Amino acid sequence: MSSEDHIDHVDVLLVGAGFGSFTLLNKLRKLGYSVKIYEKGAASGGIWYWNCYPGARVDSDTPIYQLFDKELWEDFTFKERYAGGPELRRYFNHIEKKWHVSDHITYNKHVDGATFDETSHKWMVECSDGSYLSCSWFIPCIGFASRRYTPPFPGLGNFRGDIYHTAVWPQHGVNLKNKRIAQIGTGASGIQVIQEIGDKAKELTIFQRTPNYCLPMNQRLLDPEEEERKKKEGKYEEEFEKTRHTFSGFTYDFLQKNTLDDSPEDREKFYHKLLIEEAGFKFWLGTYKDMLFDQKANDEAYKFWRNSVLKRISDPEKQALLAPENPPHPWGTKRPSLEQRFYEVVDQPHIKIIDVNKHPVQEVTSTGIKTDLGETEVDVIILATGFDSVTGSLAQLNIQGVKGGTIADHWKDGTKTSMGIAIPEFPNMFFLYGPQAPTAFSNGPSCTQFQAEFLAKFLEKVKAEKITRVEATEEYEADWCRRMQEKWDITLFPLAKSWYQGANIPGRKVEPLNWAGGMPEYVASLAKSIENNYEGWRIA
Ligand code: N01
Repeated sequence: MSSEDHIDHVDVLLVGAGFGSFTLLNKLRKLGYSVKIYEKGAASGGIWYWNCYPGARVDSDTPIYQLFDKELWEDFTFKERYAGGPELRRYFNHIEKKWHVSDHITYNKHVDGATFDETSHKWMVECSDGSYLSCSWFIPCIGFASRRYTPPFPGLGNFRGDIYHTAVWPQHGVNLKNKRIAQIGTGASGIQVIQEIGDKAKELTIFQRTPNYCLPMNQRLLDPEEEERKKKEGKYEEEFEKTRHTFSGFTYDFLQKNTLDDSPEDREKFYHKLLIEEAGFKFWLGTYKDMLFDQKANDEAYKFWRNSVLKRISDPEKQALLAPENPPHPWGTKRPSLEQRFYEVVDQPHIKIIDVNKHPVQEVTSTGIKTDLGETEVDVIILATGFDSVTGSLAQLNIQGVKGGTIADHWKDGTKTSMGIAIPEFPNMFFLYGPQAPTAFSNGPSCTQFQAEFLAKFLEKVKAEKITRVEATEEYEADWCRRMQEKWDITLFPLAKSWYQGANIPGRKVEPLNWAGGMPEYVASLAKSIENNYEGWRIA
């Protein structure tokens, strides 16, 4: 950049065109801020743009998986209880049209880094095309899964067939019919791909490290007339309101009862209602309040879940791999997936499961994958191996703090944020749906909605008071980290080798990455910082 170059300025730059930035965009422009969104993809949708693998579908149910603004939901009705990827992309088109956001968004614009100028109190943002933009407030809304993870399997580059990672699936789709396929990974993405392609594949070999304790989705088509009636009767608003008061921003919450308070017969009935009749995440987030805290309570849940799954698999080897007698981690301490026919699909003879704990991948050859069982020859390898989750999104950017060093440097001894929304040394920068917030423990749109509401109030106050520099304090950051750990340590979550605590990336520090204290307490903590006149912030 030369001194003569003209640099455009905007009040707020949002990075990423997903739920977070769209929620904020409308609120901030109503406050009179000029706002731009830079999106590295060719269209909006965030995670739904990139992760367009077969079977991609959200695990939150209608109506709470959308922006809570009436202007948007009054004339868009989802077709299914759990919306699929293509419908979610149509929904993002609807937002764009309804809110006339195209003037604000630049696509194919990849933010590389940013530097704060202490004289002007502005960020200078640099993009990979060599362009710059100056902004007063810099807000990455890039979620917790924008840095994919590929394990370093030896020989991966030698494979002569096709390799696809679920997180960068080709936008034009892939024909997998009658192909011999190897899939590594059985997280949320992996389960969805398997149940979608399993029937079509000639052979499918699943390389599984940890079984996914899947829950039935009970997917159904929604009746458009009934949805319209619900909207008129105020039911949508009621549902959105409920999400403010529940632990994870869904419409239901933990029962105010412990597992062993019920007789075995009553417990069976209750479990049956949650798991089989109501389905979805209720068996996880709408169950007895001690399930995620007490091992004995957890064992009861696992036993019931296991029995329900065993009935759906005929092959004893697959039974042992998918629902083992001795669970590798307590129930619900890794994210369960919602499935549709998953267990029936994998029970078919042309689908094999290799346990990579016993038979690790030795090498990827030009024609397949080698373990001590021999080589599995395939045409296609699917990597459903997840993300450098939660912190990887922000840490990959070259955002320079005012004392020198990037966010990755700031986190070299462990993740540190103030209330999961800001970081000391990075003034005038906030982030949504990232580390140390309810993020992966919540319904995404609830989390971004409440964070955006806080930021809108905060920036309204800041504007009215002509404040130009805001920085989270180190004291508040230390206090937040202490509270994060306190909430985490009383749960069973530390017992799972999960990405919730960074344990999926070899060598990464294992630590709580998501706020385990529940949505209401999180939102109250944000609100307190405004009510107490910038408590936790240094202002100028
Ligand atoms: O990623 P994951 P994901 N050798 O990290 C395995 C959201 N999301 O893309 O469990 C062999 O969960 C790894 O094994 P293990 C959602 O929040 C939502 O599936 O670590 N295997 C695991 O099985 C979700 O939870 C939706 O032992 C290896 C898999 O790869 C989150 O994103 C859809 C391995 C990775 O699973 C992430 O989901 C999609 C190795 N070296 C995503 N390394 C919906 O709402 C990793 N694995 C539906």
